[in-house]
Amino acid sequence: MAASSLKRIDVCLSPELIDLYPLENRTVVVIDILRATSCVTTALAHGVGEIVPVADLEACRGMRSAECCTAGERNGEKVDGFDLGNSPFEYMNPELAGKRIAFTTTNGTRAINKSLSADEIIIGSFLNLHAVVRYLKSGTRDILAVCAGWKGKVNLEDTLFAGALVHELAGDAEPECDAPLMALHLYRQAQHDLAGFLSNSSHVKRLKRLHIEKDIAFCLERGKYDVVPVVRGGVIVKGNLL
Ligand code: 3SL
Repeated sequence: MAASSLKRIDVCLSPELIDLYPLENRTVVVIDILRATSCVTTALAHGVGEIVPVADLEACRGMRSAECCTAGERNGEKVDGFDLGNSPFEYMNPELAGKRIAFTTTNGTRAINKSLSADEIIIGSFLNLHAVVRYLKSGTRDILAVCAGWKGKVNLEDTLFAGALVHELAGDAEPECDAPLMALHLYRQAQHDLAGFLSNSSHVKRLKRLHIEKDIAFCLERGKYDVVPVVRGGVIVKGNLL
């Protein structure tokens, strides 16, 4: 029987599990729907030049200069003295066009930094779902979706997006183990009402306590932006689309 020519897709449900997955010859898709990868997608779609993911708060603060803004959050709130927080709406400002942003978040930038040994890293969110799917379809590498989760724990919204990728790539990439199958089943159950499905999830409740419901609704919009952020030399820039 001929060997399958399909790519394989796997899902790492938390950055804590990343050592279980081979990163060589993979395209890693980093996912932090609420809200880091949604912010990165929005920023690059609105013309931001580049984003440097930084793990440490003080290192990020130290990068502030005339050429570089500081951005991010801790526990969902803007960091004192930073130029920007972690709401996608902040990244639509035309004054940021062409700018460099040093960015640190609780989980999203950590997931990116933990993926850095992969051959290729791209940034996924519901906002650029269709562009990411097109990009992955055009590539030949196997795929690993890395969910940022929350402080090492699994979350629903990142798992749902991983499931959306498995769903959209059916026929092009086959699930490698049970995590992509689980994510797929979850997405198929939730796809017609993502917000309703997530209404009791822990991070949605956390963000609602901070009164940022509009960020939640925005981050769940599918295919709003036709951009694929890619990580090159540790810096996130706009990738080329077919
Ligand atoms: O953890 C992260 O990377 C953030 O996106 C979390 S928050 O939505 O800003 O709380």
